[in-house]
Amino acid sequence: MNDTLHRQPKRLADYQPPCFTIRTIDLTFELAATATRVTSILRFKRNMPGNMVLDGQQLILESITLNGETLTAGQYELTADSLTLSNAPDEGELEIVTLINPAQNTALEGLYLADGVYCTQCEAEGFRRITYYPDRPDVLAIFSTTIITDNHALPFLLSNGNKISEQTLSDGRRVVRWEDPFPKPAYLFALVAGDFDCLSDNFVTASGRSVLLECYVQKGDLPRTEFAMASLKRAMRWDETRFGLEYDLDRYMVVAVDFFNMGAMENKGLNVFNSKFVLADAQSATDLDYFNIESIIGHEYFHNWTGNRVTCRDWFQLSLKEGLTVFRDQEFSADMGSPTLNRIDAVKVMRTAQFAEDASPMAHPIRPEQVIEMNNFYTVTVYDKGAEVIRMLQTILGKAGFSAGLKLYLQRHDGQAVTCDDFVQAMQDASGIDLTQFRRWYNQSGTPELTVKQQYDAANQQLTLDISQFTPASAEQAEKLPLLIPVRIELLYQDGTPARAELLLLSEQQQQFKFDQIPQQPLVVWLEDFSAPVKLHTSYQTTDLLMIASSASNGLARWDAMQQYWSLLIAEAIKQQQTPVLSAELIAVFRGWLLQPLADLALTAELLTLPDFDTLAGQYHEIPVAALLQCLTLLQQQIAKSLQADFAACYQQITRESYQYSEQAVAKRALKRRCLGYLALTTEGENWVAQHYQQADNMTDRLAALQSAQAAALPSAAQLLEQFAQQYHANVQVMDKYSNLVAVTLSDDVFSKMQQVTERSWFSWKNPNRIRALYSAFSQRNPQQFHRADGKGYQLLADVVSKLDPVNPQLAARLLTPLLSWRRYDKARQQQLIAMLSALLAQPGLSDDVFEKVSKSLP
Ligand code: 0A1
Ligand code: ZN
Repeated sequence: MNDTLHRQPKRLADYQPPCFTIRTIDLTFELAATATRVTSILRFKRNMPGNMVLDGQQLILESITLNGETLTAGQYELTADSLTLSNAPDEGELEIVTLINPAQNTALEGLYLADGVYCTQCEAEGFRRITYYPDRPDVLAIFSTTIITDNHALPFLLSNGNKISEQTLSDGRRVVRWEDPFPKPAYLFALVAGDFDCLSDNFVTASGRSVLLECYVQKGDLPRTEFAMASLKRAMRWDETRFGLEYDLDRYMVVAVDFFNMGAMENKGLNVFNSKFVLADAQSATDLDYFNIESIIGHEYFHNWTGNRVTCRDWFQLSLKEGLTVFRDQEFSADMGSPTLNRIDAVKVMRTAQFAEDASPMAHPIRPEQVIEMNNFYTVTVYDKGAEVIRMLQTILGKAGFSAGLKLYLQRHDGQAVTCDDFVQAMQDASGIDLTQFRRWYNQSGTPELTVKQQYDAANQQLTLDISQFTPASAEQAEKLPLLIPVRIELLYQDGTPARAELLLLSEQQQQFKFDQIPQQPLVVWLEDFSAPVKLHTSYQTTDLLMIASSASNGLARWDAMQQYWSLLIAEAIKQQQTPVLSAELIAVFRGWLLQPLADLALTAELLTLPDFDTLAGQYHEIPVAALLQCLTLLQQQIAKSLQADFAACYQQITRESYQYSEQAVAKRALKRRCLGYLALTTEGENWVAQHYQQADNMTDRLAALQSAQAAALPSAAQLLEQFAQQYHANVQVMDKYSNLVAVTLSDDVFSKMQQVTERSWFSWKNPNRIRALYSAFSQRNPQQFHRADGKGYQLLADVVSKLDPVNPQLAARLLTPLLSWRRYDKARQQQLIAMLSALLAQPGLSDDVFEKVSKSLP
C-alpha cells in the first residue's frame, strides 16, 4: 500500500455541503457480544445533486432496502469506508442492517463491550463503526433508538432523550425504546447497556421545569457519586445565572465507565464519563480529583448549549464548541473556587503543553486546515488555546458585551451546524466592534512573542511604552501576520503601590502607547492575568520581579513574576555555566510569605513553587536538558536548606482538620504540602514524610507524603509505596495513583519497577486509564529518566506505542506526542528519536493516527 496516496488529508478548503440530509433515523440494536445486529431506518431528502455516500467502517452489511425494495450487489458500491448509492431518489426511506463486533472493539470507538458494559463513543467519527450513515456533524437528524437483549446481566438499557417504552417480549427478551426530540449529528448518539447503581436527583430549572438527574456507576460506588451529582446541580444553576441558559430535556443522565479514551463525552442527555471523573470520596480521591470532577461535569453539561444545540459544521471547526466550552468551564470553576488558582492552572497548561505543541511538528491553528485522523486534533491548541481566544474576546468586548454576543450566537444558530466565523460574526454584530483582524487567531498557528520596552520622561511626567509582536514560523505555516492582542497592564509606583491599570490593544507589528500625568517612574506589570496566549520578552531585573511578586494587585501577575524570576535566574546561570545562587532578597521574600502567609494560602503555595521542567524548557530552542534539571534540583535543595525552620514553622502553624472539600481547606492542604515538599529535602526529610503519611486521614495528604518521598528520593519511599499498594490494591483508581508514583521514581530502578506494575493483577493493556497512569506520568513527570542521555526513556515509550497501536490507535497516538519534538534536543538525542520514529513508521499496518503524527515529525 502506498501510504502517501492512501492517507490523503482532508482539507477545510474542500468543504462541500451534504448531498442528502437525514430527517429521522430509527435504530434497533439486538445486543450480542460478538455479533450485534443494527437495523437503521433513514428518511432522507436530497439537498444537492450528487451521489448518496454513507460512511461505514468495520461493518458487515446484511441487507439494504430502498423504499421497500431490497438492493442487490450491483445497485450500490461498497468500499472499506463507504457505501454509495448513485441513483438514489430525491426522497425516500432506506433500511440498512449491519453486524458489528463490540467484544473485539479494543479501540473504544463505535460500540464496544468492556467490563460487561456495552458503551458507545461516536465523536468524532465513531458512528460509522455502528452503521452506514453520513457521519458528519452537519447532518442533523431526529434519532429514536430501540435496544433489545436477552441478557439479564444488562438491566439498564440507555440511550439519548426520553424513555418511551419498556417491555418484555414473549420470548423473554427485553425491549426499551428512546426518542430524542432534538435533531443532532451522529457524533452525539449514545447507547449504554449494563448493570449499575443509580443515584437519582431532581433539578428545577429557572422557569420551573423539573429535570430528572441520574448518575449510573459501578455497583457499590453510590457513596462516591454524591459529589458529581452536587457538581452537576451547581453547573446547571450557574449556566442559568451567568448566561441565562436552561436545560432542555426532562432527563439528564451520566454514566461512569472505566474503559474510556478521553475524559468524558457530551452525548445528548446521556453523558458518558471516564469513572475517574465521577467517583470521589476523601479516602480515594485527592483535592485535584474533586476539582477535575466539578470542572468536567460542568464542561459536559455546558456542551448542551455550546456544542449540542449549536454544533460544528465540520470537524475543522472543533474549537467552536471546545474552546468555548473550556472557557465556560473555566469561568464556572473560577466562580466555584479561587479565580487566581484557576487562572494559574490554565496558564500552566498553556506554557507547558500548548506552547510545546506550537513549537512541534504537530503545530496547528485553533481551526486546523488539514487533517488525516480527526482524533489527533483533540489537542491543547484546539481546547486550551481555543479557550484563551474566547477569553480575549471577553476582554476586548467586556463581560456584558461578550454575554450579549453569546446570546445572539445561540439565538441565531440554535439547531444549526455552524463555523467559527459565524461565532465571531455574532460577537461583532452584538458589540459593534470590528473583529476582522481578530479572526486571524483562528487560522494562524504558533506562539506570538511580544517584546516590550518602557521609557519615562520625568520632565513631562510621561510614560512611553513600546510593544512589538512577532510570531515565529511554525512547522506547517511560514508566513505570519500581526494579530490583535489585548495587553493588560498595571503600573506600580516604586514602593509597590498601584498607580493605574490599562487595557492596550496591540494591532500593529510595532506600536507605541503614551501615558501622561505619571508622577514617577513606574514599574509596569505586563500581560496582567495572562491577557493573551503569548510569550513575553521584557528587560526586568530580578529585583523588579520580586517587587511585582510582592505587590501586584492581580494574583496571577504575582505568581507569574515569580515564574519569570526563576526562568531568568536559571537562564543566566546556564549562560554563565555557573550554578544558580539564591539571593538574600529572595530568601527574605520567601520567609515573609512563610511566616505571614497571604490571605490566599493557595496562592502562597504557588508563589513558593518553582516552574517545572517543561515550562522552563519552553524558553529554549535547543533544550539544555541536563543543565535545567541540575539547576532545578540545586535550587530546590538550597531553598529547603536556607528556609528549613521557616517551612517547619509554616507547616506547624496550619492546623489539621478532618477532611472537607472547600476552598479554604484545599488551600491549607496545598500550602502544607508545599512546605512538606521542601522539608522532605532536608536531613529530617524521612521524619517529616513518615509523620505526614501516618497522620493523613485522606488521600490528598497521603499522596502528598508519597510524592514528597519520591521527589526527594528518600530511602523509605519504596517501602511506603508498597504499604500503600497493599492497602489499596482493591481500588483500581487508587492503584492508578500508585502507578503515577512508580513512574516518577528518580533512580534507574524506574524501568524494572514500571515493568512490575504491568504484571500486577489489576493492570490491563486494554484499559487506557491503567496505561496512561503509568506511561504518561513517566513521559510528562519524570524528565530525569524520560530524557536520559542513553535513550532508554524514549525507547520505553516508543515500545509501548508500537505495542498499543494495533489495540487502541487513538491512545497510542496520544502517548507518542513527547517523542515528536526531537528537533528541540541535542544531536545525540535527535538521532535516537529519529531512529525510533522511523522504526514506528515502518511498522506494518500502522494506524492513521500514529502515521499522521510520525510522518509529520520525520524530516
Ligand atoms: N467532546 C468531548 C471529548 C471527546 C472527544 C473525543 C472522544 O473520542 C474520540 C471522546 C471525548 C469533550 O470535549 O469533553
Ligand atoms: Zn468538550
